[in-house]
Amino acid sequence: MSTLRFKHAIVKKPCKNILNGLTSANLGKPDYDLACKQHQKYIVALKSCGLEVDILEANMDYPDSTFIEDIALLTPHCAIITNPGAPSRKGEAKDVVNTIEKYYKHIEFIHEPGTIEAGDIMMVGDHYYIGLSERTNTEGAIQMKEILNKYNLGTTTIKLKEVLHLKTGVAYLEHNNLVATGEFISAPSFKKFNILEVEEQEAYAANCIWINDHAIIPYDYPHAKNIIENEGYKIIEVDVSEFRKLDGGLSCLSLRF
Ligand code: CIR
Repeated sequence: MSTLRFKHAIVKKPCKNILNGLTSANLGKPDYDLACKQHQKYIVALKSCGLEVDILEANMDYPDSTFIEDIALLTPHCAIITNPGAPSRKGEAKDVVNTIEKYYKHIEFIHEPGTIEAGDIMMVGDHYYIGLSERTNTEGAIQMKEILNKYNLGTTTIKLKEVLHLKTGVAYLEHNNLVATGEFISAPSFKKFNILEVEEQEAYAANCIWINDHAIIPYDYPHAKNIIENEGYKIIEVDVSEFRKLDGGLSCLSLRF
């Protein structure tokens, strides 16, 4: 058993405008009704891991706002509101800050010219890996490091080559186990971890989430499922096909703390 326990999650319902979300996936437009059904099942999965879930209403002004993970980093000591690198996503946080204030006394902000999306940040105990990507710039990473250091939290930055966000290709499942695919399998920064290697055809399943000794993984990735199950995790599969069409995965759909 890990000593870490999450108690809460915050999610935001998909809006009809999700059809106009940012994407490079080439998988067609998402089906809005199906996306809503999948989102509801995702919430059920979070609850079944013991989380209380705040469910925020949809906002048509922000097509990608259901990918709420990107707009804040919630640590055990402080919350940091990010500044997304994607222009259409700046401003998404204003719907979420009130909810974060219910749980956090210390709330910090990333400012221009720094940009950062928290899909680029992976927590490993009191250390945070920050991916430098098209969305997260060096200035954003420096601001994040300075804030985290104030709370005695460490950082390592990693330059991304292929993927949108760091956690598109890696997931920390506690117990020193790191699910990884592509450019991260042999990344020097991750050498100390037990790498659970996800093959290219199932790369999407590298975006999975650990919650209180469960692993929530996307539906229908049998090879990845097998590897993770063999490490002793309780597996929950959730179909997020409609979010995949917008380059989004399981982690992107919630803030967990
Ligand atoms: C975007 O491009 O911003 C969204 N369509 C997908 C965001 C996915 N978020 C994540 O990986 N943390």
